[in-house]
Amino acid sequence: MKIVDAKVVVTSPGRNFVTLKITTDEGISGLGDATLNGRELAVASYLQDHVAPLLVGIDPHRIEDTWQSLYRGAYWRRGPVTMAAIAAVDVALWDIKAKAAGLPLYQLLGGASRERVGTYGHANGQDIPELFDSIRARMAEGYPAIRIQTGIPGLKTVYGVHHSAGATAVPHQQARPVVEDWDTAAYLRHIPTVFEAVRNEFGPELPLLHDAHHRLTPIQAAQLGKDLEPYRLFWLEDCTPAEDQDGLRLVRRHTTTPLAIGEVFNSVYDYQTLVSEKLIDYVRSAVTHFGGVSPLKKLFDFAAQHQIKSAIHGPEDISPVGMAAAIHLDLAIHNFGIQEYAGYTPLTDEVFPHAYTFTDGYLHPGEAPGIGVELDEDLAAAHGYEAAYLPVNRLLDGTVHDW
Ligand code: CS2
Ligand code: MG
Repeated sequence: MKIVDAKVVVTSPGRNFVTLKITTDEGISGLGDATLNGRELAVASYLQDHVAPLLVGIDPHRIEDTWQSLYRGAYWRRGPVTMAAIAAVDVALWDIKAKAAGLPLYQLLGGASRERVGTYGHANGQDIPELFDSIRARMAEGYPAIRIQTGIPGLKTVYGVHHSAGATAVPHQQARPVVEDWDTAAYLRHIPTVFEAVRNEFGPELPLLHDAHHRLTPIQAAQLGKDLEPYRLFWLEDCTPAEDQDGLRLVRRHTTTPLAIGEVFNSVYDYQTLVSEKLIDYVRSAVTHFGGVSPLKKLFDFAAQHQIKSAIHGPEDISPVGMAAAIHLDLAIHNFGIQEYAGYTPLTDEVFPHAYTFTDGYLHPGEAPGIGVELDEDLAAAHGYEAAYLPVNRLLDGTVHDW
């Protein structure tokens, strides 16, 4: 079998997605997700201008060799743009291989290790009553775990809280970066009171998650982790910018609140200290941003040696192609933790018809050969790219801060 064509499709059915379609001389094609929120065209060009021409003529069954050739052959390694491009190729080749075998991808990854994939959904509210309504909505949808994000008194807009209470899709994207404001002290005072109120209303059993979104220093993260211990969180996510892996040693010394990190990581080297010293409990990288199924399964095997579990990143800016690949991995690996699932708009689901199902809070990849996703190219073409950027976060004195 030989690759005869590789093309990039950029579509925006409500938000931008970048999809790679690889076609073979036997008529089998495969899809890969290359969406990098706010920098989509950089990955589209990396693929279209520098990778696609090199793929024509190679054997699509040689997934590992193709991955290593793209990683080592580029000379310039790692980084979100490179690894999203390589991820799209990797997933498209796994899609082709599984289709050629007539099997759903998870069967090529070791088969099912569970019957279904547990998820967590997003609950948010500008204030406690709005948050409670959102929690009840996610519980009604069956989510077994729920992420809690709220407004902060005195701040206008905060990550994870949008203006239409209850919607699951968080509209991060704007035509130009929107400036949000931030006050760490106000946040640190407020969040423990939020979890106190949630536990009083919903009891001690509901698994609760919270995303600090890289905004705290290590000692502030340690303080928040300690303050949240009475509420037994499922996890505190991105408590501090973790490219400074050493910072997590300080956090870990002070708190037993489980920690989840890694959605912005794209290489196993980003995790080396965090995993080998057991400084975190969940690894968060997505198939789309970590170079594909091949490296992510290796990461999960590394994490398993340290009793660390998977928690693949799954907001609405991972396309249904990337989500499908994740669900196949989720079903197959032993050290599965949880899958983030924010859901998609009906138009997105029309552009990306898929075999995976979401039922009462649980996902299953389905039994379609490959990853089980198709691309309606005509519908995709009818919704072209729209320039859109993530917000920028500034402290009250105007200093730019992590978003
Ligand atoms: C968030 C993401 O889902 C999460 O955990 O951190 O929604 C993140 O803000 C977006 O993926 C950024 O594009
Ligand atoms: Mg996050």
